[in-house]
Amino acid sequence: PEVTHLPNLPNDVEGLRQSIRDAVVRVVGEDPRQATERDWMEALAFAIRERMVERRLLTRRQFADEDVKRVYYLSMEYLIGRMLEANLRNMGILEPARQAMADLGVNLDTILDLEDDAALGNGGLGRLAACILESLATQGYPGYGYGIRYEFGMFRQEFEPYHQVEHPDNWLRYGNPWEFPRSDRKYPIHFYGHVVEHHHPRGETRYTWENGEEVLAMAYDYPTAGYGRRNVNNLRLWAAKATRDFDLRYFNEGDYIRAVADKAESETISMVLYPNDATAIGKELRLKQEYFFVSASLQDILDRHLALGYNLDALPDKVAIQLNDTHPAIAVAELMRLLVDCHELSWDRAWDLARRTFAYTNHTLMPEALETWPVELMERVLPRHMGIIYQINHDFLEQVRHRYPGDNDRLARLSIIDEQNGRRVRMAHLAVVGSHRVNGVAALHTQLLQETLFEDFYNLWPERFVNVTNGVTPRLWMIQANPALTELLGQRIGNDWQYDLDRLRALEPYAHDADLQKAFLDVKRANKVRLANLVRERTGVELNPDVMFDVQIKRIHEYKRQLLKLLHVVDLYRRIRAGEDVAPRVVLFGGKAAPGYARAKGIIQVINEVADIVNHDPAVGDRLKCVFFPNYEVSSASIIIPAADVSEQISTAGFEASGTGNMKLALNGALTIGTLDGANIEIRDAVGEESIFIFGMTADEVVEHRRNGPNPEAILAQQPNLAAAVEMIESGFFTCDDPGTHGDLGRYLRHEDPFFVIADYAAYTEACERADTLYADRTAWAEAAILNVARMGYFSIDRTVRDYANQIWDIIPEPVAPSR
Ligand code: 26Q
Repeated sequence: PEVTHLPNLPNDVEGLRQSIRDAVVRVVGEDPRQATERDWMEALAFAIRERMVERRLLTRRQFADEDVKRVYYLSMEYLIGRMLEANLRNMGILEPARQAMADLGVNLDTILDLEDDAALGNGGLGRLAACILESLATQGYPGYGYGIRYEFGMFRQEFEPYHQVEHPDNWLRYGNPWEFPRSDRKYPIHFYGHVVEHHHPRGETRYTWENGEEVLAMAYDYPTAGYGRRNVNNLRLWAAKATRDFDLRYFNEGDYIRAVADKAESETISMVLYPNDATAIGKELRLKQEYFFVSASLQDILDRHLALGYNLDALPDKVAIQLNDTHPAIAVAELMRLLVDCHELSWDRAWDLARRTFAYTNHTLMPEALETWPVELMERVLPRHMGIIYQINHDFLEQVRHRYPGDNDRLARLSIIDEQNGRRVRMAHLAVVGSHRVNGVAALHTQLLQETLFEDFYNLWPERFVNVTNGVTPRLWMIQANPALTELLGQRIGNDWQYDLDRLRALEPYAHDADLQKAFLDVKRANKVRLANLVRERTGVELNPDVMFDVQIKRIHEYKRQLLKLLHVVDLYRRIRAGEDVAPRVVLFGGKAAPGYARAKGIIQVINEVADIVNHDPAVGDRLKCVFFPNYEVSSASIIIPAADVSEQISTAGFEASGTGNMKLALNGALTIGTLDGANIEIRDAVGEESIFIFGMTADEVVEHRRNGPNPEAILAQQPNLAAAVEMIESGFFTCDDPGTHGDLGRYLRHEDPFFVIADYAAYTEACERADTLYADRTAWAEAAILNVARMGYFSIDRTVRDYANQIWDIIPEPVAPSR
């Protein structure tokens, strides 16, 4: 009993204070008399982490005792943000820790601000993964994340002075108190080499993969605490370590320097996150990253399954594996390799187990974002997997032939191998064939998947396709980001909504209560002051908190149409200069462009140039301000979102799979100006027409419009305001030193306009004016915004996770009992 005893650390102020003071000495190695703020931050983090690991072990024991089924979430990205405040809150020790730190003479808020974001993701997909892990723990589900411990996360964005420059994100430079390195959890990962066939008389042929290179994947564990529960789950991130082979090599080859360089080279696999979010890249290193973390994760999952005493035949009963987009789709082939080559199962048995274990989430319809790998590259890097994929495809196409005899076109469309474009492996096809469920992330997106990208698969296996609309965690996106609104909600309707967001509906009857409206507007104004302070600090621009804050924060992409908002800004600016009376607004953009995406970078540059002119024009004053918030990340999102009056969700209909920023903003009381795209449609259904400004072409109309041969020039000829805005940009008005810089942008809008900015412009400005009119009526606005908040409960990530648990994973919550 002595040996299996777990410590039971105290969570009161006194106990915490002692742990923190001890940690300064024992862990940080500093004299408390001389400790810096960063030393105290580290000490606090260590005091929390020892409490987290304790609950993590309790959770793990209970899961083992109860023989639970587990879900493993495989994702190349986790956009976590800062961990200190979230861990304190979810562990239920935020307030005692604040007091303990105060007793030690340290202000907690100052400390919280020192932490770097963990930005191991690009945007929506990575942030969704982080929200899902937090919700799994909060609801007590046995759910684990697997990913890559990138040394460098999403780049830091600076403007010099208008265009984006990328700086490396060295987030681990001070060490990381949240991770537990597991030097005992290492798995070998192979690349290159060749496959040897072993023919057995009267038996299946066996294969061995020989003479490749090997690198080790080493585990780093990040405990993930649930809110209001004792459950603590685990996120396991893999880092590449060279094997001993590299040490031996220089003895053999005698080239010491070269051998050490090779060793370092092999560890580059986990060095950096690819900062692309909407275009697949055919880089060998990316393929190696994908296989590296997939192979390590699957080896680990099978090890645990067997160590718990389960049979491989029980895999789908005890394990569900979710593929976050196709980035980990090579898992389908890797599990087959492990089961067939390493555990010697028959092909058919292995295939049945794999299919019942995997499920796949699609996050995009855009052709340029779909991953396909040249057969020749896959053959060279992962020769055994290429063979397995051929076998899977052969069996699959056999089935299709049987179902649709003679239909060779259909065969070519369905095949995992694309034979048209120089032979490529279609990872989405591999994922669909290898999964028992495929889901889209919003109702429209799932419908479009069934009608377009996966039409043939849907006809073949309609039961495989389900929708799971995205959600966001209210712990981060309301409780942490918006303490003032959280407090107000608590006073009015209690705190049940924190665990069951549908309970926000209790606010509805008070939407026209004058006291609540006033309190709500006061909260919003205070949040706007908080943002204005941050904007002044970061950009020097002064914002008036009594003006509408109109916010577009998301990755920069043509389809998200930041240019549509910018044209409106330029239009307003011209009209103000012409003496017209326009409703005042602050327009705030935030977001990063992929470093190789020239058009997106051009959009950032022109926004910054316009902002510079507008903000310094004395004729404009407070009637118009335009800010590009630099280095938009999770921690700045939590300041910007609570301060927004208006949320811009203006993608070309049919292109945004779901959006999740739309949900965060609406939950915080911003009213949406949006197209009928992604989850905007479901948001409209939930909040009602009076709390949202819908405009523009529908997805069907976009298709129709494209078929009719769009003619932006003809539209421009009809709309003098829009034409004037385009002319102002292309004439070089905003680029004083180098007129003509934006001639290219002008040509692009006039002759290409691939995402129909011009075609939707009139409808867009009309929607903005509807928003202006409502905003001018403070009572009416407050009522609409309160109703908006009250009706957003459906978009809780807890509902999303329950949908996955019930429709896909077949797992049940396993809350850890509060007393042991
Ligand atoms: C692929 C291959 C090579 C390199 C990079 C990539 C890559 C990486 C990230 C491709 C795409 C992504 C990210 C996609 C993404 O964030 N999609 C968003 O997912 C959200 C969550 O479901 C949705 O709300 C958004 O609508 C969708 O754009």
